[in-house]
Order: sequence, then C-alpha cells, then structure tokens
Amino acid sequence: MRVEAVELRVVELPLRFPFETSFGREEVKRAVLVCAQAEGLEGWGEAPVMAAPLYNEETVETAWHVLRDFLVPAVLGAPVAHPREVRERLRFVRRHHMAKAGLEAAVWDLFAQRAGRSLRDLLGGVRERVEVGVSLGIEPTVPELVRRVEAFVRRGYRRVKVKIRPGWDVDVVREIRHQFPDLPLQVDANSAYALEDAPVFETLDEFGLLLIEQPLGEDDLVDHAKLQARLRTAVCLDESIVHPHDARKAIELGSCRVVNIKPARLGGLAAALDTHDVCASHGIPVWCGGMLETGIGRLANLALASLPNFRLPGDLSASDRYFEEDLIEPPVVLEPDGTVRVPAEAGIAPRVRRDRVDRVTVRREWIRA
Ligand code: OSB
Ligand code: MG
Repeated sequence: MRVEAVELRVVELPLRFPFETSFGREEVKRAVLVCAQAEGLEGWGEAPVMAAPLYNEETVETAWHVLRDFLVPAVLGAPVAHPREVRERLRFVRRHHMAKAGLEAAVWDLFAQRAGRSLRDLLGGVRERVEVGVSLGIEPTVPELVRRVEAFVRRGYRRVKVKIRPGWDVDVVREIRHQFPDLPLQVDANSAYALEDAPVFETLDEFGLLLIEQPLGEDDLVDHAKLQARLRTAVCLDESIVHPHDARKAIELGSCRVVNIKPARLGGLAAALDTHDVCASHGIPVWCGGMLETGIGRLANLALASLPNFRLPGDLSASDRYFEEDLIEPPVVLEPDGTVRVPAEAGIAPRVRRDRVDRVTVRREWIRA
C-alpha cells in the first residue's frame, strides 16, 4: 500500500467536565487528527496532544510541525507492506511520540479496512469486551470529588482513579475509602512528588489501592525502585515508559509492578504491542491508559486493550464521560457490567462522523506526495 495523501486537522472539543491534574487544568480537548488516503480508503488516527507541554514535551504546535514537515513526507508515496513498518520509517525523527502515533494509527486503520478485519484482530486482541474505569481530576473540595465518584459508580464504572498532588492526597483517599470501602481505587500523581515524600505513599499504602501511578519524576527509574521497595501497593509507571526497553529496564530495576500502556506516549500501536509483550514475558500486568482521546483515538485503544496481558481496567471510559457529542457514531458506551465492547467492525473510519469533525476543526491542511 502507498499512502497517497494526508489531511491534518487540529480539533477543539469542549470537555463536559474540566479535567485538573497535578500539572494543569484542561477545559477543551484538543488533538491533531490524521486522515490518510490510499486505494480509495481513508484511515484515521489521533495525536492526543495538549496545548501546553505539561504531560510530556509535545504540544499541538509541535505535533503539527513535525507531522507536516517530517513525518508525513517520510510516509507519503512509499510502499508499506505492514503497518508495523511505519514505526521504522519514522525512527529517524527523535521522540515526538504522539505525532508519530497519530500517523501510524491512520495507517493501521487503512490496513484493517483493506483486509476487512477489525483492528482488534490485526493487533492480536482476544477479548470482545474490556473492563474499564474512570479517571477523575482534582476538584475544588473533597465532597465535590466524592459526589463525582458516587455518580460514576452509579453509572456502572467498577474502578475509579483519582488524581493526586501534594496537599490533595491522603485526606482525599481516606474520605473516598471511608465512603466506598470495597471500590477498586487507584491514584495518579503525574510525577508531582520526590522520594522525600515517601511517607505520603507509606500512608496511602494502608488504603488497599490497586496501584499508585507515576508518583515520581518521569526520568527517575532509580528513585521509583527505592519507593516501590518500601510499599506493598504496586507502583505503576506512565510517563517514565516511552519505549518498550524502558519497560524492561523498569522491571529489572524493580521500579514498578504494573505498566500503563498508552500508544500515544510510546509512539504508536507497534511500540505499544512490543511493550505489552515485554511486560507479559516478565509477568508484569499492563492496562490501557488514556489522554482524553476523542472516539477516534479511543477505538484504537480499545482494540489494543483486548490483548491478553491487559489485566487491569483501562482509562477507557464511554464517550459521554468526556463529550456531549463524540466524533464517532455510534459512540463508545458503557455496558451494564462495567465493560465496553471492543469494535469488531473493519477499521475505524466507517464510524467517523465527518460533519462533526468539520464542526470542531480549527485548522486543516492537505499534504500530497
Ligand atoms: O496521566 O493518565 C494520565 C489525561 C491526560 C493526561 C494524562 C493522563 C490523563 C488521564 C485521563 O488520566 C485518562 C482518560 O483518557 O480517561
Ligand atoms: Mg497517568
């Protein structure tokens, strides 16, 4: 297959609920969408970048620049026998993983459609439904967060993750635990602490959390290992794992006992598959994280999360947790048993609602060979 043309777009969708983490607050979901054309088909991918370089170093502007000027030209017109080759072809560009993931996903979608197979099958997924949870941001007060937890538990979410940061941690978890003694609960610090804060985590260790996500610096596998050695609760790495070999090193060092896999952070689905396999070979469970993706990115993440070593519920909530109106039809819905159905249809594009994409597009450009 040869990709004949690519359309890049920046989209902006209002989030139903502002999302606050230790690094900042988002009220609008932005992304760079990639639509690749080949053989009369369209493939869609999402680079779920934010406006500011707070989660990782990328932004909407860097993704746009790197896609338009480097990544897309490297793929246009070149023969691609399998979507895994896209990663090799893009390797000459250092980092810029979210930008790469958006383009690679569009090519996976093209291949799925051409083969008449689901992305799940192409990736080697085995489940028809995946267990999902909900990730809740920092709220102005603890009672407000407790009300949000309650609302999502009532809707059927069976696992809740709450964001923590210094000053919004132990009291928050204690109160949620008090109200929901049996709720599968986990926390995410997005790198907001240092090893000197270990006593905070030793206190959190008493609340039977599923895991503690990315407590320390993204570049600090060594201190994560020291922290993990002091805790019964599993440390889970998100920001620190940007390459499959990071997972191997983190596991060897004892920096974590669980890994969060996000194709966007790792540079695409191929890197996510390799990370899944590295973790599986070491007996380390993984789960699928999210970046508040639109349905376009979410459908690909759902397909990935159907692989066997995804053994914990994903941050893969239903469309209505994020948006009044998602970019796909039908939207992602939560089943009564707290799962989400993994799409069995061939590719993502048939579900993309172009009219809605057009309405939220703030910038677009065609790139041709
Ligand atoms: O750290 O997992 C994170 C959203 C944006 C940036 C980073 C993170 C998140 C989430 C949201 O936790 C997960 C979701 O998409 O529901
Ligand atoms: Mg995280």
